[in-house]
Amino acid sequence: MEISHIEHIGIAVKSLEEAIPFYENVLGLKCYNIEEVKDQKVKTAFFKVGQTKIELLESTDPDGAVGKFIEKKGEGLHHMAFAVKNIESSLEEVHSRGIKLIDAKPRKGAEGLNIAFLHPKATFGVLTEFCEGRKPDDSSH
Ligand code: CMX
Repeated sequence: MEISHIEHIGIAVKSLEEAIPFYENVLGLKCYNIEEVKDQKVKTAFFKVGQTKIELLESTDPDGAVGKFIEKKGEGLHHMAFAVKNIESSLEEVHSRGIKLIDAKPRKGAEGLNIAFLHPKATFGVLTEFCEGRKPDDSSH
């Protein structure tokens, strides 16, 4: 498999409205997109840091992945996402090496990317995501 870069880092927050000013006013980053991903039960806010993005995640449902995470662990680092060249073959490859997948097939995530998660129990405690799709230097959004 081929990973080109860290596509984004996901951070679980209780409120986008409360968290965004820290990233904008203190760190000087610009929130360029806010998007609800119904399938994942989250509302997301994106910032670019070089080739990598920060994705803030606010839960829209206490039974969703982020809702449960915040309930159990509080706000903080939620997942790390790698940009891969071919998501389907990457998933097949890690699966064939005995790594437990959450998603055997990619689904549509924020920003139109194809996404899939590997289980954190198989990745040394870090929820790991593969993404394939639009390149981060594509400024058509
Ligand atoms: N990072 C590391 N470990 C995590 C974790 C995370 N983000 N979320 C859960 N875990 C751990 C839990 O602490 C728990 O460990 P223990 O058994 O040692 O306590 C274990 O995984 C099972 O967790 P759980 O609370 O019982 O939760 P679930 O099994 O219901 O779900 C997971 C866990 C990872 C399978 C689920 O959160 C999932 O499917 N995640 C993928 C989808 C997702 O995260 N979507 C939100 C982001 C969407 C986006 O970026 O757009």
